[in-house]
Amino acid sequence: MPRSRTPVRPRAGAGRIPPPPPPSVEILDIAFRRASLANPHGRTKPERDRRRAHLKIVRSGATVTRQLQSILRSFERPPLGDLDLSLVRTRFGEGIFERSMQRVRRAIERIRGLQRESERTLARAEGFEQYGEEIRRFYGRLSSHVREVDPDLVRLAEVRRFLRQRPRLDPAVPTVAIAGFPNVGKSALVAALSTARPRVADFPFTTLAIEVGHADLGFDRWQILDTPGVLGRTGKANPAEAEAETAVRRGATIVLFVIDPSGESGYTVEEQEALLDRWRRELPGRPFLVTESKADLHERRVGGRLRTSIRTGEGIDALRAALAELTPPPPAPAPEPDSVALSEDERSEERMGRRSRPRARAPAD
Ligand SMILES: Nc1nc2c(ncn2[C@@H]2O[C@H](COP(=O)(O)OP(=O)(O)OP(=O)(O)O)[C@@H](O)[C@H]2O)c(=O)[nH]1
Ligand SMILES: [Mg+2]
Repeated sequence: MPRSRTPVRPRAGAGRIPPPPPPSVEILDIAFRRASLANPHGRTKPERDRRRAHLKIVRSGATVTRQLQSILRSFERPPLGDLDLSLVRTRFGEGIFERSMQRVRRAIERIRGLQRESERTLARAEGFEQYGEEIRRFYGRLSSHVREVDPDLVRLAEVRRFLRQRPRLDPAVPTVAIAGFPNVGKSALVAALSTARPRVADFPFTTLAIEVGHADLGFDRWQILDTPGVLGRTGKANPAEAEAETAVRRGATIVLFVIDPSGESGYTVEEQEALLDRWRRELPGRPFLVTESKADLHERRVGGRLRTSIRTGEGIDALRAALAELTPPPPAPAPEPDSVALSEDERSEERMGRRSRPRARAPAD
């Protein structure tokens, strides 16, 4: 018989996780630790003292700027794509991410300036006392510059975490965003069409963030994007709805709009049609394909619309074929070296027959 466990009563205050220390604590810790290891050579003690002071300033300053730069670089190389930036703006607010990046950039500049100034002061300083004083002054101001950007470093860490939980879309691959009201069978369709295995459940807002799968449709590889449900209430979107709206607007080559006429989802056909109408109005020129889902549960047929069921498989092949037909034309080829734009001077040289045209490189064997 399995032994019953005695419930352990938590101690007062236990289980409450203390807030993590601000990012500046770790950054400065590393910098000061590196600086304290400075072990300069020199023939005399005063020479060694001056060099040690100099090394402390240079090392701590450089370690801090390197750490801040690597945070910036993680967003800059490669730069965030259009969809990622839009998702970040939707989740964190317009300009918030950009402002934090800018403040960290400015902090790096200030720290570099401070370091140059301290090095100059140190060159004029004499004796152990004055060196120590300059190091303390530098450490103090360095710390306050880093502490000042603590809220920005926290925000950038949140943005990174948010983006890590989002799929990376390849902008060169066409994307079908599967969208519509909650609980209408979007994720079930994503699973039927692609490699993704999103959670499917009979309650609204099962999907809370976008997810991507891949599918071979005809000769082409597609990204199939699962999106959270949208209720279409203007000005009242929750974060999941706002994310879906952004994905449809900024990430979709084609929108596959799913309407559930069975009543199972809990939403009326009229409210679903109203969302479809709004998106069509707001996204002119964007191809929309509409499927009526859960065809095993209803007999409704609307001319020009697909009917699909993941229970019986009805309409799934027809849906694949319809998507394959909507394949957008391949991206325009890169300009041949011959057609590279010439400057006015180059053009006149060309007219006078003086400029040899760049030749296309012979293909490698
Ligand atoms: N009978 C029937 N049920 C379906 C069909 N497709 C999906 N369902 C069911 O409908 C419910 C919702 O399916 P999901 O795929 O999670 O719906 P969703 O639109 O992704 O929902 P959210 O992520 O909450 O927006 C689940 O219980 C599915 O099993 C279908 O073709 N026929
Ligand atoms: Mg879903």
